[in-house]
Amino acid sequence: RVRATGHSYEKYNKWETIEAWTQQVATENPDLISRSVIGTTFEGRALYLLKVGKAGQNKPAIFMDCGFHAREWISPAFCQWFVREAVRTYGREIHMTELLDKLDFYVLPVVNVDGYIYTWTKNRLWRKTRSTHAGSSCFGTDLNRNFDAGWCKIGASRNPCDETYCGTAAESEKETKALADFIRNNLSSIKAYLTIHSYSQMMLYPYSYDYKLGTNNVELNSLAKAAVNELATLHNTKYTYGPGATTIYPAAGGSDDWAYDQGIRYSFTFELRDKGKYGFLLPESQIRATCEETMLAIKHVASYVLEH
Ligand code: ING
Ligand code: ZN
Repeated sequence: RVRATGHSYEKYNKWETIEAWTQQVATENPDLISRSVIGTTFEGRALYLLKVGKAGQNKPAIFMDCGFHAREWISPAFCQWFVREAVRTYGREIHMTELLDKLDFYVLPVVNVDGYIYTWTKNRLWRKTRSTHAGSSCFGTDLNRNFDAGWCKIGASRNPCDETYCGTAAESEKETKALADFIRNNLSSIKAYLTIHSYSQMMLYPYSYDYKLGTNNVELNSLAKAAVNELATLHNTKYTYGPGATTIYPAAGGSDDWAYDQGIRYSFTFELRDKGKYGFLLPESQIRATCEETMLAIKHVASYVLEH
């Protein structure tokens, strides 16, 4: 059982604790987890990736990231919960055992590490990274506006002082580049891309950078519907679902649209609890229920991907 110093799955953990946890969970579960570093952040911190699954030849994979936006603390909490459930239930529960025997999950627990630390030390509601910009005293780029998917065309800003600053070019940020390079280098195995945000209780699929729809949008709609129905069975938490542009708002440069245009046909953005009562300040008392219900949706998508 994992017990990194001060770590708890039902608390929000600071970065140093999450970092130590990535090491410990990998060391204690060598048959299921391996840790790698896929790059570094603007401020020079490691971007850790956990590969979760039983060793096997030519396995398909699902990529899942958390912590794009610094203040969405429930997101990294979910990635940690997912990894814990994987190691806790493998060999005990048939569904998870089958998933990990046949699939690998690549889990990136915190993408925007610098921003996450900033929310713990200086400004709890910070969203962007902490990169600097020539000719501006403002900090940070919105990583979910920095991907090469209709980059900065709509729902994004060219002003570095804005919350949705798209950067100087697509993939201008080290975090974006590291994530995109990893996916490009593993495109043959990655069948699904899942990115975890908060809040508003939505399951979004492409596109957000345009009002167009993906070629398998009917399939994505029915998969989203089934996943949110599954999620609701636990605590009756209601999710809406649909293409990003019309379900939440039009926004270019998002990672789900980019992954989809790379050929990953199952690409979703999850917006976890709540719908605004606490918003980004979701109490720790809701971590368990939120993560448990989200597990049902993620496992549903994973099973579907395995069959298709
Ligand atoms: N929401 C997302 C955001 O980056 C989104 C919504 C999803 C935009 C997919 C673009 C593509 O604004 C939050 N809460 O961050
Ligand atoms: Zn977000």
